[in-house]
Amino acid sequence: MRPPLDIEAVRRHCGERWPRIDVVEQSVSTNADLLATATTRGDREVLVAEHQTSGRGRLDRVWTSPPRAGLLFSMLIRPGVPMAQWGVLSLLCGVAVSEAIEDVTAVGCALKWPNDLLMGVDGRKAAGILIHTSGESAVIGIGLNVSTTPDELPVGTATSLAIEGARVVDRAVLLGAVLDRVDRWLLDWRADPAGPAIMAAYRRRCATLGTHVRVTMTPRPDGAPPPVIGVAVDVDDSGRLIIETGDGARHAISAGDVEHLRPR
Ligand code: BT5
Repeated sequence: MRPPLDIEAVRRHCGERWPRIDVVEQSVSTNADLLATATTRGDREVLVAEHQTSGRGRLDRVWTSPPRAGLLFSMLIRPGVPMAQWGVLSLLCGVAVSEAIEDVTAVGCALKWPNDLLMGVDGRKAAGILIHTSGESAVIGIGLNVSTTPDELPVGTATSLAIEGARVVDRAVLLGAVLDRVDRWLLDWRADPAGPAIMAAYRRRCATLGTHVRVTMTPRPDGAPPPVIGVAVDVDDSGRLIIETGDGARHAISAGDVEHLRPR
């Protein structure tokens, strides 16, 4: 039997910086629930679910996890900076989650653009990040596989902290550390939204950089351009992935699915 999340431990750890942290036994999707109530909520509210019946990925994809096996939560942020700068917000969260996991578990993490958290030599996905916006609010959802066993993983490309040999798999400790890091990066970002710190941290962790990739643009309306194949040479300051194709042309991609083909 997996233990329930010790939410009081999380509140003790970072409650004064995250004024509302709720945990529910079940949610359809914590992103959907927070979005539905976004107008009545303030900055830095968190909703955690022990289980999701219809966890969302990007587009029409799903996020699946057995009850209590992982962390499934969403944060409502009112960034208070111009919306044109919000492109880095989900990248900021990717950096924050990676740093928190490395601090707590000593398992190394890399980020696949834009927001997959990868672990292990073969780069399997342990966490995904999903951002929605509504008016002045951004809702950022994170799914992280914690004690998930190999036979519980929904896809062959996935992994979990337990599988990667994490020395700590206490979800309260992990969530406290993640909220702590997100809070610190948000403070930096709000103080200097166009500043280079967050993007420098992101580039250092981005396994996509320097890799041959195939990028399929999303969403894909009829007539969308064909996939771009080339080397990922940069992530620019607004969070776009820059691909250099064989003819030397550079393509800036703001939304797409990336497949890593091979290192350069
Ligand atoms: C993501 O989408 O990776 C974003 C996932 C965000 C989930 C959180 S949970 C809390 C909050 N509430 C929600 O409803 N969602 C957020 P994407 O890049 O589209 O990846 C989705 C793909 O990841 C799926 O199509 C599967 O291939 C794979 N996948 C699904 N469940 C997974 C898991 N537990 N571990 C690893 N991969 C998974």
